[in-house]
Amino acid sequence: MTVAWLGLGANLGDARQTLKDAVVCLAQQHTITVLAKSSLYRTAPIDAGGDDYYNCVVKLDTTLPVRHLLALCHRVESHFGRERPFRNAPRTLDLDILLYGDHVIEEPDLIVPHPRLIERAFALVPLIELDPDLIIPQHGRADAFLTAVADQRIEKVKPLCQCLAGLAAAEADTARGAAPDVAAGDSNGKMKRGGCR
Ligand code: A4P
Ligand code: MG
Repeated sequence: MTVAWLGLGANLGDARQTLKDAVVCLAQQHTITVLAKSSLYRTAPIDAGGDDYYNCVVKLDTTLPVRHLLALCHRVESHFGRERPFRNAPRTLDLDILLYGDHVIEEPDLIVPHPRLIERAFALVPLIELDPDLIIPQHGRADAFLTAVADQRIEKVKPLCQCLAGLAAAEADTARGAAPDVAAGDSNGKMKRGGCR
């Protein structure tokens, strides 16, 4: 088994939902165990045009050799409608292998650690959220590169599902002796509107 880290990005279609669905798709592979998923981030396009991106990172345990993992990434991208009209074109889904154990691979069609990882807040910030002490082979501590990307806009997206927020609000109300806020959720934390997605 190897611990691998994948970066997910999208800025075409329902990008937010695609990232969630892609994580489910990865988790359903019998060769992969998803160990952790970062928050979802909204990010400014870097070296690219189009709308803002949504990005996240997943940490996996996998029995797949790295080339099979790359092939799987390409299959999942295709499943979600990825097209490649030109370099850095807007995309429904991009899956990059950021790290694969402590392997260092430099081949024409596969470079690990991902060659632009240390230059990009949209990869570094979610990685460091999952592992604040992460070491990038050949580069050292991931957090050492944060200052250099501080000008890249990145913001954490609040989860669409407000159930837990509703529950927290109800518990706070109960603690204050106040009536629960029906807009946020009832006394059992159930949503009055919207719902899980
Ligand atoms: N490839 C080589 N190494 C890897 C690796 N570690 N993981 C090859 C995945 N693929 C790797 O990838 C092109 C080729 O890279 C593949 O055939 C594979 O064999 P691609 O997915 O077709 O194209 P790409 O992702 O556009 O290329 P690239 O060069 O990886 O682009 P980047 O650097 O990933 O940039 N801004 C924001 N805010 N958020 C983003 O997610 N993404 C990009 C793409 C630009 N700006 C962005 C974002
Ligand atoms: Mg890619």
